[in-house]
Amino acid sequence: MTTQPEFNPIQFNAALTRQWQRFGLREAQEMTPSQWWQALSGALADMLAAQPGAPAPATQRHVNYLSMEFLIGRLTGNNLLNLGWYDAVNDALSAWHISLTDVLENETDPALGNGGLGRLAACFLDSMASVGQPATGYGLNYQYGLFRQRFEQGAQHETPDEWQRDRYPWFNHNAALNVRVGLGGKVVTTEGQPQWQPAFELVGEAWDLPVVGYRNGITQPLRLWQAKHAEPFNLNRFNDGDFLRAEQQGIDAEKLTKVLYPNDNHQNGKKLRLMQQYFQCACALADILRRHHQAGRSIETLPDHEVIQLNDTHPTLAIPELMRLLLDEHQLSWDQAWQITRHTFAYTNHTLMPEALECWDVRLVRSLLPRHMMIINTLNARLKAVVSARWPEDEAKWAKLALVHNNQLRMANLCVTSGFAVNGVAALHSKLVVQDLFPEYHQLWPEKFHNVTNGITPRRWINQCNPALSALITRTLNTPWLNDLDALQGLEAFADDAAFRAEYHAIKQQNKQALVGWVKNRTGIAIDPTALFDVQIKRLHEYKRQHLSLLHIIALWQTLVIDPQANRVPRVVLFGAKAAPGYALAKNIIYAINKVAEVINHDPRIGNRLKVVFIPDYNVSVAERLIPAADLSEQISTAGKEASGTGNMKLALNGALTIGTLDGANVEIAEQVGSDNIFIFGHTVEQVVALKAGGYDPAQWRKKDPQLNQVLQALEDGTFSQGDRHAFDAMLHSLGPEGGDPYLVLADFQPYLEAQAQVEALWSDQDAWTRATILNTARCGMFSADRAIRDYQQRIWQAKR
Ligand code: CBF
Repeated sequence: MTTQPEFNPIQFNAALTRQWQRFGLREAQEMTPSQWWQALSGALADMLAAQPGAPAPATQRHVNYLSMEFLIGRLTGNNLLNLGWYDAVNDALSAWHISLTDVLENETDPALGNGGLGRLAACFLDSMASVGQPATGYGLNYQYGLFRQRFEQGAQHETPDEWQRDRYPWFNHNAALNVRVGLGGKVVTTEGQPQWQPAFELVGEAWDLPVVGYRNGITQPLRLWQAKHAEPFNLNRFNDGDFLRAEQQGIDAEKLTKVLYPNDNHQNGKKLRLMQQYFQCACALADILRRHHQAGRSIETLPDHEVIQLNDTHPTLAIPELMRLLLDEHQLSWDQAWQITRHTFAYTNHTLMPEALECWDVRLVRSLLPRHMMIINTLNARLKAVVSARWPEDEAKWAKLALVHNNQLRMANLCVTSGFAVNGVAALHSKLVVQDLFPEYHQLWPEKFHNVTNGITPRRWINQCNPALSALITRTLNTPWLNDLDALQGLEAFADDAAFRAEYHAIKQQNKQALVGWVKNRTGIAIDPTALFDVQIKRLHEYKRQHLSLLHIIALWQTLVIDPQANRVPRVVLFGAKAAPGYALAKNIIYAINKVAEVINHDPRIGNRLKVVFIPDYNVSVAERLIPAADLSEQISTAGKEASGTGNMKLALNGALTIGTLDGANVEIAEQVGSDNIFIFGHTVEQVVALKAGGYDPAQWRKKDPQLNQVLQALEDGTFSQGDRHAFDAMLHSLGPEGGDPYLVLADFQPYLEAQAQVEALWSDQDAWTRATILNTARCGMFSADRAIRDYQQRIWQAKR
């Protein structure tokens, strides 16, 4: 394995000087804080680019990780820590009286993802580089990332996030990697050979970000494609005096990669999105094949050297694109092309939610990609033969398994059929993928199906975000653990050591104290650092049930109002969540939480015993502040709905105890940390199914539970909305008989309250609480993304074929 190059201060100073000279300044001291961040990052990027690349091990297949989202978060501090250069750069900057920590605060957050799926992709890139798995991440360079969120009188408002307006210093653009991509047009068949004649062509520009392995000298690219017109400027138009429109086609082409669609777990069928998907796939495949040929390898050996991992179905079009290239450009026979394709692709499923399973109107696909649609139709016909052989004359089976049905192209079916592996992202989820989503496919090809439980990179999610805890662990274990997270087990022995407990507890307190100041600054709300910090951070979605937490908050408030002396634990409930701009119900839940917070936070009767804070504009950097300070981690989705979750892992690793349902990776967290160190509640997957089958009626649950009724009444009668009885209609409607409470919020209300009572009981014994938090840290080693990557290697990427 390659070794980490030493930090070279002379090279660094020279690189930094080139940077500030670019700003036209006379000396470094004239730089603004933001220019310092630009200059530092630009200098480091130059130094990395100048390093010789690590030779790829010939025995391993190269992983091409295709994802529409990479929620990478801030890079500079992370890269410095992974390079092992943090302290040296800190020293170098102090010679200019500049604090590295302050410089890093000026970094913009590249918001290239919606939530868990994009963040997972970023963790996996870090781990692949760290474990020495040769890999390239392929995505899109959106000029506008996920929107910025602010609240106006409690309601979410969105503004564009122009994160790279002032140039993003980590980018490395290489025009030699440009790719041409066609769209539209027709298919012409000459001498039996179909050929696509696109109506127009775009250019894909490659913008690379470095992915730095942990102290091993490996840097691999995250290659983000940006659309440009092949002829951005029309000279004829300009010469004819049509100045304004001379650049129009260039502007139109660039629209393609302007914006990230702000939806999480939801597909909305927009043409531009389909064009984005194809553009990404076409660029990535051209690049993969170029690398393959440059290595002097024949096309037939592609699957021996390359694997293409599809991060959900968004990059599915890579499948027909590879078939097209093999058939039309390389003139292979159908069987040869299919042989290569079906051994190259692997697909990860990240959701069972029907509204997230991608289907595209066949007419739309055909109009943009006529040759691809022909290929898909042939694949469909061949699949039909397989299905009819297995289930003769079973039309219902075919209706379910077809790639194309009722004029809809089903991306998941195409992925399962064409890939050599399919995996879910947590044990329970993978079981449901087989049992509920693809049972027939599983019958046809059982060997394709796997589980790989998600993971998180410990470099960002403990070393970077919680330096004090990281240092305590290093001191205590006295062994490298950041690339061997199982070593955390060594902390178990210290859970009963009072001195260690005191240190661990003091670090949590410091982190909470730091958060108090930051929250005050950001929201104006003063919170008590000794209170229980109850944290729910994730996208806003009904299935994640932020509103269940809201019902608990109201119940608690009502108890405190009735009996201000009640022996209840002081609590600060912190939320961070963005709702998709078009998701009215999710926005109404945000509004409800903010309105309830306004009333509770100003209620003199309860003082500091309960506060509710909704942090605006939740993103990776905000997560890095909240996670080390959290005491309680809310993972309360309806069982069977959250595929895995990864926030649950980050919070547990940093010593927050989970209150959660038996859903996603919570199940495995519970197995690891032990039932005494987690608060599990609520209906299980089987109970959810049974309840729904028996005709679930939320009104009945309300009727039999006076406390629940009182809580809902307070939301209905204007208590939190200055008398407006309709302020929360969308949310209440969904919880009522008309909405049918699809996510069983009411059915899980009492079990949730009981679990919260157990939380309070344990919190009242601070020593026992700290012991449990230490055990959470000690037992979360398996949630390292390094382990997940090794699982992918063993079960999928490097498995014998
Ligand atoms: O697997 C990563 C994450 O993906 C999602 O965010 C997704 O977008 N489908 C799931 O909702 C998460 O459960 C999962 O952890």
